[in-house]
Amino acid sequence: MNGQIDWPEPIVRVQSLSDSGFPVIPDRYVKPPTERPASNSDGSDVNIPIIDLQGLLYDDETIFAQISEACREWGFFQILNHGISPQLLDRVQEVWREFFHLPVEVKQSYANSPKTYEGYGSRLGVEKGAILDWSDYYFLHLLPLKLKDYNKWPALPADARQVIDEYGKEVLKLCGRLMKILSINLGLGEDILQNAFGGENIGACLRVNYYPKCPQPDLTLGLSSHSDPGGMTLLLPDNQVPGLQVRRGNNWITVKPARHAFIVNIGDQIQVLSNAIYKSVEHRVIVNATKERVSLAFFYNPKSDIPIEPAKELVTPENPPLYPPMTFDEYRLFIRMRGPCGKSQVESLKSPRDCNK
Ligand SMILES: O=C(O)CCC(=O)C(=O)O
Repeated sequence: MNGQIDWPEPIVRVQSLSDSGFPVIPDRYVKPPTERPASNSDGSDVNIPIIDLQGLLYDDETIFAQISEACREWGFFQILNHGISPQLLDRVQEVWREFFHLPVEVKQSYANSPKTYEGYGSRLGVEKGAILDWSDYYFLHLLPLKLKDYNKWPALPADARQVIDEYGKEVLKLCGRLMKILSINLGLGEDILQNAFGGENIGACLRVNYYPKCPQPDLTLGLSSHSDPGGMTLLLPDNQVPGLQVRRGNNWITVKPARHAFIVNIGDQIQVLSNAIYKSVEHRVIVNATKERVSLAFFYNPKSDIPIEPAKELVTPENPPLYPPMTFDEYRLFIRMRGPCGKSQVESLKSPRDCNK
């Protein structure tokens, strides 16, 4: 939550701009030249690591090592054979596609405000006059239960709430499994990371991104560069249309999604807890002139009011704590006010001298 109660300007649905068929995008969506998609996009075949979890049943060691390397070297990886049924993944994607194609009046009844961001939205951040991203979205809470409110979820299509609920429960279980693996890989007991997140009292929310077709995709972005403020993200990308780009040094790598895989990425809170052994990595989304794109980002977050700081087991005289304790509530105010801003927030926290006080 934050103090802002309304958007600084009237909201324009990006979908309505796209549907208007106008061949030029409004100036508000035109990015400065250095942020446009062509800048440093890597057109090669390089992809983020793809890890098959099937073998977890009989060969933990190899898979744990693959995940460890992916977390240290990339901050991003895809997982296959994760245990969630392909039918559920297809249906939840379809539910959201159907939702975004409902008449505008239906969607408007879920219009969100910057107070909680829940519902149907078209901008992140409340800076007046800001350059905006070419996307609409829907944001909802799954955990803690006191924030889960079906009335704030779409009632259409008819099975939406039931499918989103089932999907949420499955992804939650999968996140729990991954947290144990990350914890062990960091040399901690299997529950240490989860306990630092608040045990069972974690937060979980879903942002579904809708990127309409764009008449000038070279001038804008679907989502500006950012790292995820929370713990860990499981992204179900569009299985037809690539769009996610991950920063690798000075280049942007376009992720080639594997069918029915999830894309996992480390968020800022795990960077803090691991004392930067694992780092959150900047990513952004490019848009397309001929195809719309839908992606589901599931954010697995710490309990929002407990201090998050480097795990004491990872702090030594040689590796002093890089970050001061901060609750996730305090931390996420930044992105909620300023919108996506690369890695500026987590970097700004780094101050070993202050942390040692
Ligand atoms: O749409 C995507 O591929 C990425 C979405 C994303 O980064 C986000 O929702 O934070």
